[in-house]
Amino acid sequence: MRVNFVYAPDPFHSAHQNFGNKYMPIWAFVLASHIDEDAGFELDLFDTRISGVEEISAADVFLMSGMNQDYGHMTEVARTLKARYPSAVFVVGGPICWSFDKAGRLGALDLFDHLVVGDGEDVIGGLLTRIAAGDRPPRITQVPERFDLAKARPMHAGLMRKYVEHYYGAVVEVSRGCPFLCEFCDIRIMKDNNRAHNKPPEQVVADVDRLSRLGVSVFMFACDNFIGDRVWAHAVVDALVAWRQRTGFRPSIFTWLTINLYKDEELMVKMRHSGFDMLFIGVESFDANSLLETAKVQNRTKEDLPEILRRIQAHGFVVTPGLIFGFDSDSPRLFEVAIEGLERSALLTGNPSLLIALPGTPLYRRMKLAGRLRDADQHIGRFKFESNVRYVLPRETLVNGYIDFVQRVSNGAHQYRRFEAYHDNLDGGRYVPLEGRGYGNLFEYVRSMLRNRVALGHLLHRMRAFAADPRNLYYAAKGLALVVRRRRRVRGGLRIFVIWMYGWTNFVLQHWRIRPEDFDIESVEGPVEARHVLPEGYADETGEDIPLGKTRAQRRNTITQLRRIVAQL
Ligand code: B12
Ligand code: SF4
Repeated sequence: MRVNFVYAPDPFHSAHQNFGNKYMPIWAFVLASHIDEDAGFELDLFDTRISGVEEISAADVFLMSGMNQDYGHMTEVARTLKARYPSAVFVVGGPICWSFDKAGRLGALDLFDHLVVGDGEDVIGGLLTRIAAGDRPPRITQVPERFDLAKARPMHAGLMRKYVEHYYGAVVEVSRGCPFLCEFCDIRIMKDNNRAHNKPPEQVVADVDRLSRLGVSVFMFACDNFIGDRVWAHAVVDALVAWRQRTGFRPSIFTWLTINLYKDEELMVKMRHSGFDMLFIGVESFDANSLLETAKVQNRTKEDLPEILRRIQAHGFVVTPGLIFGFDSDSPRLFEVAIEGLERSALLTGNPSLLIALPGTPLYRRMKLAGRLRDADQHIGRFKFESNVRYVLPRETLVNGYIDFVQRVSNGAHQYRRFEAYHDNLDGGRYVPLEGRGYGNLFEYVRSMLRNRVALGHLLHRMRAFAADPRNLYYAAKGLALVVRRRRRVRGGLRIFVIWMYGWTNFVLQHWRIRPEDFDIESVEGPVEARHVLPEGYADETGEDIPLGKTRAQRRNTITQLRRIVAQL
């Protein structure tokens, strides 16, 4: 039986959100390795970012996956393939399934013969065997628990060898789950996901080793929170350091974690020694009220948040902060507060987005109870300038403020100030130079660009957008001069320069010529009332499969802050 994995992400979104970079569809490599070889299935992979739909060959089964925003393109490709291969069986899984399940929208995936909601490793083999035997598996498979990552098999060697060079470095999944419960985050809706499920450290190293031998030098460690289990995180970095010493490989790593990293000096130093370079941290807001509203408790530190971010970066990490605009608690000064926060934290990059309500989250429930969900079917996690939430702040405040924010952040003088501040911050005696080329690797980037016409077009477009303001070139040159001047104080300054330029040009490209009409957002009509902010029923138990004490604590934090807003109405 021939089985084709088909990855068909939304072309517009994947081009704009990833800036021409293509990351490997890890689900396909992972699931392929859990299909027993002796079952005799012939496996192949097609990625519509790389080959056209017309190149997808015949198969008996097509396996597809995606996130909510991929819905339109993914179903269009499935429909085309169905028309071309009418006897084939179509199966879909991935975030779109578990998210649509929560939204009560699985019917939108009726076009597929089988749907898998949850982790696929333990079910994929059985599903295919039944299809091969002419049996009819159930239309919807609800996987009852998270897969035990200790049983994870190495990613499929054959597909990896064949396709790895098409992607920017490689993605290795290292853990699943996060012990926190931010109001907006849908990590909690996966079964038993409020704790870390870890891949054993020796397996992480084995994956990195195998890929390094195929020439990969930059890695994304996919997880929800790398330090959700700190004992395990220490074990992983220890194993990586030992492996680097043994083999001489020097890969650079990007991962996701929380601000709590600052509490563990030893871990930060070891992470540098094991190649960690860029860290995504959900900062979300520099406004303590907004953080309380969303129950991002770990970010409400006794110490100053910018000071903590500086301390983490003092080791040489580049923190890419997630920033969210549109919390109910945001003051009309929210964009000003964000700019001050970015400058004071000496952050090189920043990734702003508008608050959206993902199905299954307490935020989604609150917005629904408050009648503030808008056109929800269409606006689940799509482009950055649209949202399914009706905001408390007036639309004009958000739109005008956002546009002003991106113009100020794109400005060369502002960028240079942050670049210089980042360098000054490395002087405190904590800096651990990275051994390796760095995650934002120019060589790797150009190599992957040259392989793909669309990506190359993007690169040219980026350069055009950047050079449209000639002052940008002046400040870029000034940044390079700073690197040269400080070369004895800061080893690896060129690596930092490349990341800075990458982040800055991305920002410019993504927001180039942004206009009010680009925003598909709305605010509450008329005066904001208590029922809009803290609707009746929000405090009720929801029966989530998470310890009660934790869900109550999240609601307690959120409600405490919402009551303050109500008191001021
Ligand atoms: C790594 C990652 C990225 C990387 C992608 C790298 C890559 N291509 O591998 C980067 C940084 C590029 C990224 C970007 C974005 N991401 Co992201 N990302 C993740 C993360 C942390 C891990 C995904 C992963 O690889 N997991 C490992 C694989 C093995 O898991 P999996 O895909 O879920 O597959 C398993 C099951 O779902 C199932 N399965 C999957 N497919 C199929 C198919 C079949 C047939 C079957 C049977 C089973 C099955 O089996 C697999 C094994 O168990 C997830 C969070 C999470 N923990 O899931 C968010 C997540 C997927 N991202 C998300 C979002 C929103 C984004 C962005 C839109 C953010 C933004 N605003 O810019 C962009 C979109 C970029 C784009 N256009 O592609 C959301 C999606 C929400 C949704 N329901 O739509 C998630 C879930 C995070 C969240 N909770 O908000 N992301
Ligand atoms: S810390 Fe991050 S992953 Fe964890 S619940 Fe909050 S937003 Fe989600």
